[in-house]
Amino acid sequence: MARKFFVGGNFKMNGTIESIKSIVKNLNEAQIDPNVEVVIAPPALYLLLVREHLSNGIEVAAQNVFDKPNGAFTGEISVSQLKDSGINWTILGHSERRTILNESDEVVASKTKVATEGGVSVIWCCGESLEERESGNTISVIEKQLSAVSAKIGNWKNVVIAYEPIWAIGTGKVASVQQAQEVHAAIRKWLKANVSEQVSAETRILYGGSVNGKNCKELAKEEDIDGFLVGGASLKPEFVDIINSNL
Ligand code: G2H
Repeated sequence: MARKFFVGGNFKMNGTIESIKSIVKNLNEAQIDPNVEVVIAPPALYLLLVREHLSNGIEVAAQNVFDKPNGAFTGEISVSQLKDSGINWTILGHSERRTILNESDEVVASKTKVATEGGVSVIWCCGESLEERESGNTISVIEKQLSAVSAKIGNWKNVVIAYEPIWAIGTGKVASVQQAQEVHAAIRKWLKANVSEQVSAETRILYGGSVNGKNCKELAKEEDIDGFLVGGASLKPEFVDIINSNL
């Protein structure tokens, strides 16, 4: 089964009402390849604004969600609140949350379980640090992250995996096509051995880390790269070139 190309835009903690409205206007007016699924993730405060103004078949994602249904959890947002607001996607396990907000593999796995069971699809992120890559531990780090999430979730249908080497995030250092393809193939192999052949064949694996309008086309050609999770460049007009990189 062919995997539909997927491009996510992670705005991180960037934007204002004005700048986000302008990004949405550009996307609404853009010629977008109909064979690509596009999801953009503005800061939580702007989710409804984006939901209200966005057309062109583009979906909206949160950048995080909590794993409790409701209650005294100051500062958090629940899966049912996302659903109530028409937000059907969330990013989870981004390395900035893993490292700066101390989210462990288990916390990320628990959130992924609660989100998918509550009907919110997940862009689940994994990736190694520079130190882990240089010590030859890239694959084992990612397999550990995969094991934690796989132990919690029964259904991978609503999960898209984003491989984001931490050393390539926001640094301008993109992984080489070969480095990215190698890890993507290893993730697919792990899914086949540890989940199922079907999940391995059907799950989209995105690359993230300094993707831009110039490097996207080469990466998109690789067999196991099914799209991108884009940070900085998703705030710029070149995001449309990245969305259309598989044309
Ligand atoms: C990786 C990526 C988006 P950037 O974090 O998730 O950001 O493209 O800015 O490296």
